[in-house]
Amino acid sequence: MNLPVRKCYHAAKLAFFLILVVTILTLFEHWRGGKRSAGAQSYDPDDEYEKEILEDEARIIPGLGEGGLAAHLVGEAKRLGEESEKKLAINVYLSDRIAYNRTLKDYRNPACKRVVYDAELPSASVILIFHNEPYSVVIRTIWSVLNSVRRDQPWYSRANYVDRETGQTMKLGYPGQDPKSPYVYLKEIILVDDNSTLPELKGKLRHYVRTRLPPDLIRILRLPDRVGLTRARLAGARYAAGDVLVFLDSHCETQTDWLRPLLQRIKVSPHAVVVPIIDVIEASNFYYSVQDPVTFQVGGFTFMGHFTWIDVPEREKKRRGSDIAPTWSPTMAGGLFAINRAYYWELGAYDEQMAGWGGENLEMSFRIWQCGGTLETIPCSRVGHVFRSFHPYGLPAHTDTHGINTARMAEVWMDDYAELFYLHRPDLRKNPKIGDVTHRRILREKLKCKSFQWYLENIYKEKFVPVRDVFGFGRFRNAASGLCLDTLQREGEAVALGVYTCHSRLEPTQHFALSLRGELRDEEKCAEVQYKRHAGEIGEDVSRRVLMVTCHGKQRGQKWRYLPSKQLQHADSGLCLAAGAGEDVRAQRCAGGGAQRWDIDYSELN
Ligand code: UD2
Ligand code: MN
Repeated sequence: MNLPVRKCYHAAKLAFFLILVVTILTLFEHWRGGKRSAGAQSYDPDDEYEKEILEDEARIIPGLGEGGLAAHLVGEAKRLGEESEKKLAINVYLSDRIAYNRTLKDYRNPACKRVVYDAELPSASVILIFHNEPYSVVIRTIWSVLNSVRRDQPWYSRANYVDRETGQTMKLGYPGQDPKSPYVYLKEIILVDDNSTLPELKGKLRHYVRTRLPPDLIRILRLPDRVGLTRARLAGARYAAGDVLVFLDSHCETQTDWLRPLLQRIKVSPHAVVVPIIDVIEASNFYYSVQDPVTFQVGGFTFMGHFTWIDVPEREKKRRGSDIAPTWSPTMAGGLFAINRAYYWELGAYDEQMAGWGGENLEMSFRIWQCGGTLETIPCSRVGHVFRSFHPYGLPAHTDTHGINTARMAEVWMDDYAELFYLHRPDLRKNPKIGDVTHRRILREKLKCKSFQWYLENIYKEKFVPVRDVFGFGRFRNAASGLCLDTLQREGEAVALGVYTCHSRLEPTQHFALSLRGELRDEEKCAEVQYKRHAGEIGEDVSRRVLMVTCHGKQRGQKWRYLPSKQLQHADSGLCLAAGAGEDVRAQRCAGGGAQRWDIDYSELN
């Protein structure tokens, strides 16, 4: 009886249910459609980035700069390139047209190809810091790091190794790595964005990483404030999880198999802080230039607080034993180095109160040596760096961060030798701008670090110390004119030595010394008489130019005597230093008279 009613009831229920489903689906479709059209109006930023990146990629000229060769454009493109270089210190217009993953010729010392590395090496966190670096240059740096650690790289596939104990040939393992991952020894690349303002370094860069690079290997750390390069590196280091921290500037390209030599050395010697050979990538044409695969330089410094390149000292060539052995370096340039992560923290990381640019490199160099570590160039590891002629980015207004940071360094690490820095920067002596360095002095005590004198005597013996290795130093005042020897701030390889009104206190341009070797010199350059050795008789009226040239330490042509008559006599020519009418001094036949008499501020010979 009830059956039809029940049937009817069920049918109605079903119908209702169907209507409900259809309504929901329709509504959903409607909603989606609405969203789609709304989306078309406000656009998805990722679509926009994708479009831009495709355009960028279309701009690349195949083969340009390939093999690390110089790249050239012509006509209007050339002009635009030069313009961008004037503005940004790198030819960015050209960079945008060179493949992001261009190849480089292998410039290593051929002996490096025969080196056998352990299969098990510590993993690396590569930290790239940047503030408003050119987008394509940053991307190229990332690509070059990635490509150099791919398992399908030729060096890697060849790299089975012979176990030293058993003599058996072993297959490489993938320590700490997912065996499926094609990247070996690379834990991660950390991009530290020091609060850049260029929009392409934000969403577009992120999109590029997500769509074209292995995103799980690359982390982007955005700093909410501009903190300067020291603190940017610190932020990256805090974030890093690899066994070894590898710091690079964001305008680098790595050579074949650059990473393993660094990791291998740190594995064997955990207190070694290691740097690759830094090759020059030319800012105007991206030429990867290497003068010579065997010879390279290491780091020195000036008391003004600047990093310099110096030849590997002879005694170090003997100590290291081979052209490709780790080579002790008194200092490092600062931007490219690798360090065991635990040791980085143990050694005091960085002075986090250093802002802007500069100073952190010498601070870390002195700290490494004075506190028991070693700083070494690893010749089989080479990385190219674009050296720029100016900072394309602004630095904190009206602050000389290099000077202040260097003063902080000098206060903590240089003991009395800090005075030689203050000689160049009297304005910074006891200047409150330097801030407080107590915690760094405590660090020095805690680590029981050695003195700066120890460093000079043991690690950088070749360094000329203008108050120590001398018979006399200070101002050299001419008795006739009352003027003082002065570099006149002339720069260049061979520049005439001059005289100028004496300053009331010792200024760097008038700080000369007569060294124990008999050189008449300033910190880097020695006085030479310009003359031909076999020019015949020296006449009465002879008058030669005196040039300041890089000291060679071999006395030849650079030896002077300070006579009891206060004359400065050049050993080879026998001529005496004389101040004449002009602003340049001359070397003349020795004779009496004030023009050839020189009073030295501090002298054992006076
Ligand atoms: C050299 C070092 C550099 C650093 C500096 C001294 C090399 C090859 N380069 O100068 O690494 O040690 O001496 O301080 O060893 N940056 C920021 N925030 C800033 C300023 C710079 O993140 O406020 C980044 C910049 O984008 C670059 C890196 O720091 O990636 C180094 O700066 P640079 O390339 O202008 O310094 P450079 O090579 O002239
Ligand atoms: Mn740089």
